[in-house]
Amino acid sequence: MFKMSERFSLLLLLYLQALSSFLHLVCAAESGDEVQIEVLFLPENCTQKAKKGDLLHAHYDGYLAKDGTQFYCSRSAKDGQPHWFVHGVGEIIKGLDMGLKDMCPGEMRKIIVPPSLAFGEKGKDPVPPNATVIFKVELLHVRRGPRSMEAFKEMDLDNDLTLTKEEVRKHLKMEAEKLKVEKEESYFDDVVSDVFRRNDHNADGALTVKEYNVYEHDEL
Ligand SMILES: *[C@@H]1O[C@H](CO)[C@@H](O)[C@H](O)[C@H]1NC(C)=O
Ligand SMILES: *[C@@H]1O[C@H](CO)[C@@H](O)[C@H](O)[C@H]1NC(C)=O
Ligand SMILES: [Ca+2]
Ligand SMILES: [Ca+2]
Repeated sequence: MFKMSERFSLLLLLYLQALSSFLHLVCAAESGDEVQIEVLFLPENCTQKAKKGDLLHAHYDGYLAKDGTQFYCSRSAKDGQPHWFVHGVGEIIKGLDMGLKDMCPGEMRKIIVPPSLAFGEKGKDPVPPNATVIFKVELLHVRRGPRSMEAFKEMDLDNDLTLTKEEVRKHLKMEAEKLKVEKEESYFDDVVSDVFRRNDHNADGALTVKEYNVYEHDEL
């Protein structure tokens, strides 16, 4: 069980995260940099909405707003598989991430992203500078985020309220097996190193509840 003080810190953190997301949205809106969302298809059962930290599985296509040129298509890129990514932590283009908020599995959206929340003033080949881009997204699955308390407890095999690298690694491998994703051993090494680099603030090789729940990314 958690001490009250730990629970409180966690709540406080979550609150601060929510507040900073809110402030960010307000600022973005004021500078005219808003993401526009059009829902193209909404399933009848839309209860499982995407929240920050959830693992999303989606297909998406990217188009240039000015002439409709397609610059990305997950169905034809690489192996044509939909992508898995964590929602709301800066793993994907910011405006796209913002546009996925509260989306549910089966839903399809058109998300219009201004350059400042996409590829910016420089662009990124083949996207030209200052380009507004449009994404068409089909969300296939939403899985509970790796940052929930439940997930922490699941990973903490010896219940000592800290996560070792080994515990995190085991969990990642289990998740990958569940999702039938095949990855090299080195992939897990990299992810574990990354998780610890971002979160193990006192560098003692273990993550406390508090360390694990802090996002170091630029928040949405
Ligand atoms: C709606 O979807 C959720 C999550 O997938 C599921 O748990 C629930 O049973 C569904 N409800 C209905 C009415 O189908
Ligand atoms: C992109 O937009 C910025 C700010 O509006 C402007 O200063 C810059 O010249 C533009 N770049 C190009 C290549 O159009
Ligand atoms: Ca442990
Ligand atoms: Ca630590």
